[in-house]
Amino acid sequence: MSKFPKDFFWGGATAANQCEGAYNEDGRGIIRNDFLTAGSAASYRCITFLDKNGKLQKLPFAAPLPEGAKPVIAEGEYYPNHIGIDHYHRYKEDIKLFGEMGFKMYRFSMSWSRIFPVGDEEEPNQKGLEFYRNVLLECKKYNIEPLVTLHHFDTPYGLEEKYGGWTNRKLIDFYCHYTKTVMSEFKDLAKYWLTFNEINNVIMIGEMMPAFATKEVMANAYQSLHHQFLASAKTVVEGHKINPENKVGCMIAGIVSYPLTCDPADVIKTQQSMQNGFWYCGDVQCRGAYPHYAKRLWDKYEFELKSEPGDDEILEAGKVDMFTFSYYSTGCITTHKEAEDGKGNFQMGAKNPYVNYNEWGWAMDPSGLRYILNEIYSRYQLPIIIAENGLGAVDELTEDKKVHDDYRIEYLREHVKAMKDALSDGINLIGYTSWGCIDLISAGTGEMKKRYGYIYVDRDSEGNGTLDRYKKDSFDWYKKVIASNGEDLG
Ligand code: BGP
Repeated sequence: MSKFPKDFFWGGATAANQCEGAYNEDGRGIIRNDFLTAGSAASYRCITFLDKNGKLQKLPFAAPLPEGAKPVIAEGEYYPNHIGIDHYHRYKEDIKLFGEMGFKMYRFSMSWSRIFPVGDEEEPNQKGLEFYRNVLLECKKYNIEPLVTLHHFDTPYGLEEKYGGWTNRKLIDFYCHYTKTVMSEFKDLAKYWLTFNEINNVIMIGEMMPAFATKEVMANAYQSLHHQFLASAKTVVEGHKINPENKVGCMIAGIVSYPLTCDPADVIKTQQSMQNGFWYCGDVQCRGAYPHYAKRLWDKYEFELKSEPGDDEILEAGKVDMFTFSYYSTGCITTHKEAEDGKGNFQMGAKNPYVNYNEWGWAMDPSGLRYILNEIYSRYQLPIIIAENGLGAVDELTEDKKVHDDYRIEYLREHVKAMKDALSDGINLIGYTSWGCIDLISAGTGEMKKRYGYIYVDRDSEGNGTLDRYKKDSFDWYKKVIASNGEDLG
């Protein structure tokens, strides 16, 4: 069996809006997630807003808001991202713990609205730059290579209010101004960058919540994506100018599906679902052009892409340097009615009888990781980083402040083994930053109890707790894995 390459980037990942907190400190501007309440496995997170008559209302986060609605932070509601895990004030302690585990890479996101609070300013907010400089310097102290996500579900809300968000082409320039600013500012401190976290989620939301997937919603999604593709491509080009050593990657949610049966209709349906959910974004960002099946996807919603002369050249010039993606679970697709529903990270479809499911109904399927790594590599031949992977689970802090998370170790161990298998298959995997290396707010449900970390944070889903940090058993396990470069899996 192959070994991990000598300079393999072992590490962990977080996102600003889920861990920093300090949502209104030091000039940070508001983002849509700041208006989101907490949900659960059974109930959606909601956005709170005043309707056109000034009445306070709530709707599931992905629902289009009615005309005249104005998102607000309502008194008496709990908004988990406002405090997050208070990483904004505790980043030194947190990065020190990452250093103690031996991290080679730390993936975190910069919050656009800390740098440009409304999003369309000329001059950056110095306080925001100062914070990320400090974070980067802290990484340097422990020889941790930063992997910076430039956008992780956090477009400044000002850009939605003033310009209508990503359906407006103007956002490309605002985004590029922001990315150029931070890439130039930190050119001596970071060289690995990701342009948009899970860029495909905007089209997945249509499939996840079909009730909201009207023609208009999906048309907006495809058009917004076009603008994000262009913004990403321009950032790749600019990133290479700023520092030729820069490596800029895409970040795509690993939507991996199997046909539930060998019925050819299931196979075709699965192929089409993978094209829509996964390959569509990868093909544009890695190959620099829309794939042959794009028109078929658009036709379903009678959508016609609005593009301008020169767009094709931009996409072609801004191909990414690496394929970066998240992987949690797999799903099954079928045309047969009787199948039972399965869930996952944007994963739809039928339940797979051959894999186990976590408490949130996500399939745990390490072999799926080996499978998709091979598929990705044979399609693009680019270096690959697994930017997210992990097990969301309920942990118990014992009286003596320990967390015995053997279930998490088991999940991670099997995925590390699958990575090794894929290395034996010959793929070029260069890094693994597991998700939520320190417990943080769940993006999907807003809960705190859905924990992924090696480090336990004392905070519950209602916002109680000291925010103190404790090492879980998986902390020591991962430390050994890293020290042995993936040989000692305990
Ligand atoms: C991905 C996001 C992350 C993260 C993760 C786990 O979609 O990029 O931000 O949160 O999924 O999902 P959840 O937090 O819903 O468990």
